[in-house]
Amino acid sequence: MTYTCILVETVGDGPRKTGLIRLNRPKALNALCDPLMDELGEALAAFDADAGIGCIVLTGSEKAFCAGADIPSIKDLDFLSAHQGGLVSKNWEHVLKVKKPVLAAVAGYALGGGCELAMMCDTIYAAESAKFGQPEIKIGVIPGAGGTQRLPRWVGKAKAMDLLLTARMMDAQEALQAGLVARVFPTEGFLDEVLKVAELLNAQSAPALALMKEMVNQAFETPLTQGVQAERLAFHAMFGTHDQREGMTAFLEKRAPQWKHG
Ligand code: CO8
Repeated sequence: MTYTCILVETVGDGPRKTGLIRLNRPKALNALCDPLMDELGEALAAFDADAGIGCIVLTGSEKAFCAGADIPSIKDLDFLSAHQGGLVSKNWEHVLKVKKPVLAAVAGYALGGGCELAMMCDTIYAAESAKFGQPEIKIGVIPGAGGTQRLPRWVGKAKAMDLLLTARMMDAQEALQAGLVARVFPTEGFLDEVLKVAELLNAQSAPALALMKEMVNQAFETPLTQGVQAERLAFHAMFGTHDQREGMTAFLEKRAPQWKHG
C-alpha cells in the first residue's frame, strides 16, 4: 500500500526486525486526520502479521510526535456527525489490537490526541525535547481518545487534573518523574537509542513478548486477584511452547537460545 500520511520502513540486522512507522504530516505537525489513522491501522496490522517483525516503533518528527487531532477536519462537526460518523471510535483502536510490543518514540510535541496515541502504545520513550500535554480545554473541548482516562492511570490523579485543567505542557524530565515515560534520551540520536531498545525486544521469544505485553496491559483493566490468576494461566501456557524448553535448556547449557517463536 502507498501511504501519504505516514512513512513505513523495516530496520535492523537481526533475524527479526523493527517495524518503524513515522507520522508524516509536517505542515500540520503530524495532526491526526482520518486518512492518517486509517493508514496507521493498515501499517500496524501489516507489521503485526509479519513474522519477520519483532516489535514496532511509532514516532513523529524532531519538532512534533503529533500535535493532536487535525483541528480543521473536526471543527465543523456537530453532535450527530461526530457520534454517528464514528469520530475516534472508527479508527483509533488499531494500536490497541496489535499483539507485538509498540514503542512510542516521542520528540517534540505530543499534545491532545498525540499524547493519547502515545499512551495507547505499550511504553513511551522521550527525547529531551519532548513536551506532553492535553490542551483541549484551550479549544473548548475535552480529550476524546482516552486522555481523561489513561493519563490519571499513568501519572496519578493530581498531576493529570493539573495537566488537563490548565492545559500546560510537561517536559521530558517531568514526564519521566511522573511515570509517563520509561526513559529519556538526548535529542541528538534519540531515535537510534529507541531502535536499540527495539533490537533487544526483537531478540526475545515472540510468544513470551506477546503474552508479557498482554498481561501488563490487562493489569490496568482487571482487579489484582483476577489479573494474577490470568497471569498464572498465561505462565502455564508458556510451557506449551518450544521457546520455554529452549530458553531453559540454553540457560543450563550456557549458550544463547535459538527461538522458534512458537
Ligand atoms: N491540527 C491541525 N493543524 C495543526 C495542529 C492541529 N492539531 N497543530 C498545529 N497545526 C498546524 C498549524 O495550524 C500551523 O499550520 P500553518 O503553518 O498552516 O499555520 C502548523 O501546524 C505549525 O503550527 P504553529 O505555527 O502553531 O507552530 P508553533 O511552533 O507556534 O506551535 C503548537 C506548536 C504549540 C503545537 C501549536 O501548533 C498548537 O498549540 N497546536 C494545537 C495543539 C492542540 O490544541 N491539540 C489538541 C487538538 S484536539 C485533540 O487532539 C482531541 C483529540 C481527540 C481525539 C481525536 C479525534 C480525531
